[in-house]
Amino acid sequence: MKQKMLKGLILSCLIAATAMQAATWKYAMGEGLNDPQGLYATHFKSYIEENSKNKIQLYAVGALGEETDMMEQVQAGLLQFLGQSAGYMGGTIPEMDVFFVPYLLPTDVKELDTFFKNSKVINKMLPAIVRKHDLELLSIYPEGEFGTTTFKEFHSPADLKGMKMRVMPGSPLLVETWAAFGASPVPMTWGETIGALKTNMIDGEENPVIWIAAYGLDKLSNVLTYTGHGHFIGTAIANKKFFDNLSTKNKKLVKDAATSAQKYILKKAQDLDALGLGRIIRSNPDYKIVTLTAAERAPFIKRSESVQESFGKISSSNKAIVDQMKKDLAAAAE
Ligand code: 6CS
Repeated sequence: MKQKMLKGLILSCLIAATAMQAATWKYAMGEGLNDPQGLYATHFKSYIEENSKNKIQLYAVGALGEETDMMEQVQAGLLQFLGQSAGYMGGTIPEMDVFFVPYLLPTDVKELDTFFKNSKVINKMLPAIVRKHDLELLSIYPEGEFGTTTFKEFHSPADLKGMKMRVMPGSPLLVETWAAFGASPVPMTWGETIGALKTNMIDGEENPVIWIAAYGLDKLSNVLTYTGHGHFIGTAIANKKFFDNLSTKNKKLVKDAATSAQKYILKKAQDLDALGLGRIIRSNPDYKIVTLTAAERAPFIKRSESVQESFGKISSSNKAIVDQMKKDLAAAAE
């Protein structure tokens, strides 16, 4: 009898110990489950659940409010993980705006891929900076080259004069970029953008083509222009206190899940970019798609120099980031 009781006691302790180890973590994002951030999060969730007893609860955009609300929620520890568009982060973490220095990132996909895999800025410097904001940076990845959708064609800064160009609301650099390009930038959350296009409150916006196709932005414009000035950047971040308090085993699990999801999304985002463009061309054959020529890009590139300079002037940390970024990009170009 005693032996039976002992066995029962040991078994219940084991079950309790295992249950204590297993947790359910909340993961919100600024996109839907079929968009790049959702695909990254789903891959991350599968990795965690296949390699531990922990569970991930996913919240697609809108479930817990606008993308602008989520950063505070993850900093406060209400969420453990967040998929956040970098365009919503620069106001809180100025160094994160480096990705929006116009004409800094390459348009060549292979170079971009090599940069995101090996960059010291991405893998060392930004994680250290982000930790100062109660966050643990897990991944940064491109979601596709920016395509600019407008009602009227533009080929020069003069063509942009008076054009109200919507930009993501958390990036002072995006405002500066489109002002330097000659337009009138309008910071606005995604939730207001469709309505603003329908009521002509804005004349244009920029997004990767996978997003333009998914949310019908080609139907709310007459032309898509590739200026070559940059890429839409997605991130995965965790609450720092939550991450620091994880067991060594769970810390490694989270890092390995992020590495696996990053590898997956770097390739997947390239396929989605091609898919998005194909979908637009097929479903909207009369839609105009313009790629600015090198001669047409030249005045925009010239104007972007002042934006790059002002980014570096914000702080010595910003200067160090943009200087290292150029070294990392040169290494990726070799
Ligand atoms: O334009 C925006 O604000 C939205 N675009 C993308 C590609 N992801 C989420 C973001 O809120």
